[in-house]
Parts: sequence; C-alpha cells; structure tokens
Amino acid sequence: MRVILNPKHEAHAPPGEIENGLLIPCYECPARLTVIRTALETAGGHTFEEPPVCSEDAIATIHDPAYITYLRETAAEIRRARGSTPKVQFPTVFPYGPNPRAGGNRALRGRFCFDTYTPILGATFAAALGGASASLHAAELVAAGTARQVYVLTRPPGHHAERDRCGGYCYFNHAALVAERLSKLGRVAILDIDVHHGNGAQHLFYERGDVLTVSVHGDPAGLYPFFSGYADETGTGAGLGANVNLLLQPGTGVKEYRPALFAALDAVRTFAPAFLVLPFGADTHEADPIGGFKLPTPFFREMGAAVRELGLPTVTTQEGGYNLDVIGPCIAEFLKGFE
Ligand code: OKP
Ligand code: ZN
Repeated sequence: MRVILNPKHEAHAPPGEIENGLLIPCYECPARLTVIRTALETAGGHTFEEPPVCSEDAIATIHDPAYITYLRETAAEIRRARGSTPKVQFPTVFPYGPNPRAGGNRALRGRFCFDTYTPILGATFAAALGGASASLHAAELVAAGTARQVYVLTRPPGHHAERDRCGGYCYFNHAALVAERLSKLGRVAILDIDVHHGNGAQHLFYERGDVLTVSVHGDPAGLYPFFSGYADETGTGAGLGANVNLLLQPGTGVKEYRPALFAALDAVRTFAPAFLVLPFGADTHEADPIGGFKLPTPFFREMGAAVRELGLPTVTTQEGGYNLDVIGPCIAEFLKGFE
C-alpha cells in the first residue's frame, strides 16, 4: 500500500484532555502514529512518503477561512507566549442565547470548538496542515489514477471536525477534504468505520446528493459524539437519503458487526460511486480503552477484504484507535485484507 504520512504530527502532543472537569492523560498521543508505522514496516509491502504542503485555499474547500485563520493565529500566539502564559488553550464557554456572539479569544475558543477534548497548542496548526496536506496528496494520486488505493497515516484524526469547529481530537476533516476533491470527478461515498459517528462528513455533505455518507458506529445515546449519529438522520434537500447511520450497541462483537458492515457496503454499492473514502478507526477493537466494542484483531483482515470487494479507487484515512499494543496489528491486518 502507498502510505502518505503527516510529517508534522509529533509536536502536537496535548498535556491531557478534560473529562468531567478533570485533566486526564491524552488518548490521542504521538506514539499512535509511531506504532502504526512500525507495524506496517514489520508487515512489509508498504511504501511511505511525505506530501507537499497544501495551501489554505485548498483547505477552505471544506473549512471556513475564519476558522483556518483562528487556528493559525492562535497557535502562533501560543508559540510567542512567555512566562506563566499557558501553552495550551481549552474552551470554557460555548455559544448560548438567541443571538450568540464571539469577540475576543476566550469567546472564540468556544465558537470554534465543541468539546473539552480538543485543545490548541503551538504546534497544532502545523500538525493539522500536515494532515490536510497528506490527505489532499492522496486525493490527487487517486484522482490522477496514479494509485488505486492510498492510506493516509496521520494524527490528530479528522472525522469529527465540522466546517468551523474542531472537536473529538480533530481539527481538519481529512475524509471530507478528499471527498470534496474527488467529487469534481464523479460521485463519492464516504464509509466511516471508526467506532464513533463520523459527524463531520454528515454535517458537511448533509444537503448533497452526489456524496453519500455512511457511518457504522456505537449508539450515540451512550457514546461520543452524543448529539448526532442517529438512524433518522438521513439527509435533506438533494441529500435526502444520502446519509446512512448504522448503530450498534456496547459490547458489539463480530456477530453483530458483520451484518452492519454488509448493510453499509450494500448502501455504497446501491449508490454506485466512482470513488470511496474510508475513515478508518481501530477503536472498534476489543482492547480499545474507549470504544466498547469487542472485535478481535484477525477480524480486521476480513473487514479489509469486504471493503476490497467494492472494487473502488479508495483513500483510507486514519482516524481513532487508542490501544498502543493493538492498533498497529489491526491496521496491518486491515490493509492485508484490503490490498
Ligand atoms: C475521536 B475518534 C474518554 C472520552 C473521549 C472523545 C472521543 C473522541 C474520539 N474518556 N472522548 O473518533 O476516535
Ligand atoms: Zn473514534
């Protein structure tokens, strides 16, 4: 597999995430990328390359320019901070009231972010730009027909990011950037198999009939992102019927997961897209600390083989997966089945 790396991820290393008012250790850490890369090197048959840096205009195909500017300027401000000034910014107040306004940094932190898991550090903008660059480079390779399958090995992840808000460890939506680029050439399906709902792509393409969004995930009644991912969210306007959410319960094992995956693949087949974008998370694994599913490592090869049956030019983006001992083997198995 051709693997495109985010060369700038490492310095984005949050000091923690805020859960129920407490700062807890980060699940989303730089070692995630390292262990995946090592597992792929050990498995063999993969090539690794770094992308050229993309322009902010290319990111603005999906994200609000004011949000892009906010991330860039906030990161720069943090790098200039001296003395006791914090090196990390978390939101504390979110938009409220009939006519929400946002003036000044403390308001913008809540304006451009929807949770307390997704801080901005001095290195965050460069890391996010690196992920967007890797994704857009992968999209160009598939668009040109130079490659039929490309895997974007990046962190932080992207599938929760919306047009003008970061959240769920995500800043720029890699899968959406790829889908938007490929949609210039034909219909695109996004199939999200992270354990968490792909709310970003749902939100970004909700009114579009030319981009199908399908997500297989844990019931949001009990799992992040809580506010979206329900079965009755089916799209609107031209996009009516082009959003599919398949919900699974905590404790989901192979027996429950397999039919849901088949249903998702059937929805993609029926849509008959020219391209597939696959936000992939290894947080469906039985040993993941936050997912709650029970999929064993060997099943990931079967998942890859099932997706392969679609026979579509595909960009896979790395999303979640937080057990450092298993995410590497999961991805190696998945790509083995997929290639
Ligand atoms: C990002 B991706 C743990 C709370 C974690 C945030 C989850 C973000 C998941 N105590 N909440 O979809 O893997
Ligand atoms: Zn996830």
